[in-house]
Amino acid sequence: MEWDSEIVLSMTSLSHANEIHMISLVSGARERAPDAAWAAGRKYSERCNDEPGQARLTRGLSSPLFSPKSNALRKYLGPVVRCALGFCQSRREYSMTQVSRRQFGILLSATSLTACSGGGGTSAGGSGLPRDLRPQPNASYDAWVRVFRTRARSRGISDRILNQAFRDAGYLPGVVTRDRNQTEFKRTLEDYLSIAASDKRIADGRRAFARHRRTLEAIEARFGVDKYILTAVWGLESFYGTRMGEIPVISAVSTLAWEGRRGRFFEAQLMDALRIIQAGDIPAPRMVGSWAGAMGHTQYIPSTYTAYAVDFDGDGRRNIWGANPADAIAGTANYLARRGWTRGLSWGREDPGGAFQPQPSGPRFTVTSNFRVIKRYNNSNSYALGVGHLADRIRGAGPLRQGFPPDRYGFTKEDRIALQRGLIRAGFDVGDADGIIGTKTTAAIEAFQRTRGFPVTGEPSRGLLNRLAI
Ligand SMILES: [Ca+2]
Repeated sequence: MEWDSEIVLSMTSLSHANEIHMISLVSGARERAPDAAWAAGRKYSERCNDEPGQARLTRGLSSPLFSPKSNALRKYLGPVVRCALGFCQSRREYSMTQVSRRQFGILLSATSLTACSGGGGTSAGGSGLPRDLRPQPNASYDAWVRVFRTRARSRGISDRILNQAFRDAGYLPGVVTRDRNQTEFKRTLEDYLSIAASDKRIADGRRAFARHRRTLEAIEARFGVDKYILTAVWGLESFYGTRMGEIPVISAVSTLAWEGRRGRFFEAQLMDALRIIQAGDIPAPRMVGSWAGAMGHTQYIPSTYTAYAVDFDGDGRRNIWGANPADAIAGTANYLARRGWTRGLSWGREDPGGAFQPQPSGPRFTVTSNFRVIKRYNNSNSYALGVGHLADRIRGAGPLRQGFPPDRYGFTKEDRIALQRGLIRAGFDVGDADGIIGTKTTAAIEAFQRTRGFPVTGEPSRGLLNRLAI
């Protein structure tokens, strides 16, 4: 097969970063692909699939890859490049180091494309998880499980349930990595609220509310918790049931219990997870959640589940994982009610004269005791304001009227959006022009600066905005 040299150049400019990982990605050998690369590649691939032929590949990439004359290439190579670009984005490495045509040939010969094409190649049953979130051999973990099983038996968990639970469970190295790498990445309240009450989360929330209105009203009637607040919690925890997590909970919490940093806490979670299985609420293989064991529509940890989950739809099971969110949302209402929610009282409101000002020079609010109850669900002012504000928006209220102070670059949100729109006009990919300077916008600024010969800072500035405003 003959390859257009320009395509080769495009390809190699992407692949220099780490050819091993690159080959992993293009060959679809997910086992060998690092998580971040996989996730980024998959995400990018999915987005590109929405716009086939759109050459939004701006970082030194040329468009022939996606031009009509290279239909075959688009078909076979497009997914590779999407994944590769996703990988490079994740590492922010875009320099033009080239590999030889021979190396490129080797790269292609390793290509089967199965995993990258079709939007990520995840398969059912958790096997679509990256390798570090699938069980790995670990003698120390196995020994810990053997001892734990005797403790579980003495607490009334049957051998049958233990066998079922641990049959496919195992040590997940990725869970330990994620636990250790938790950085207290602190967003400003303005950015947090932009994400929590994004246009999409509001629109999806209104649709979800309309779809489940009768259930939400019944839950409000029984527990006294505002139906819009419940919808907002659902929206923030799992984007209305679309992001509930796919990691097997027994593996995740047993790994964290064995690892020991918060061993007692996670052993208690593991014990409760086994109780849930023993109660017949969910079979072990279908008990999935986040890497830290948060499960279902409203992301309960097992101990929250055992204490608060409700069989609201009356089918005999407390099912927080299924398509119907009733049980999960009712459990959340139960939790909030038992933590002191006052029926008929709002969370608070935006109030220029209010005493509560979570961000200096930012908007002021008046909050009620129900605001503090939301914080019992997740102890963060930003979270509780996110829930309250999203609930108001779903109900039909407008955005906050008070402004936020300029950020550390002296930029307001309007400035940041103008900057992002300028970058998009200039052909650089920032994702959505949402006024949040995240990794994609930073990478786009760097790419712009590099291609125009400016010092590469990746940071917003007035000079940059002026240059892009033309
Ligand atoms: Ca049920």
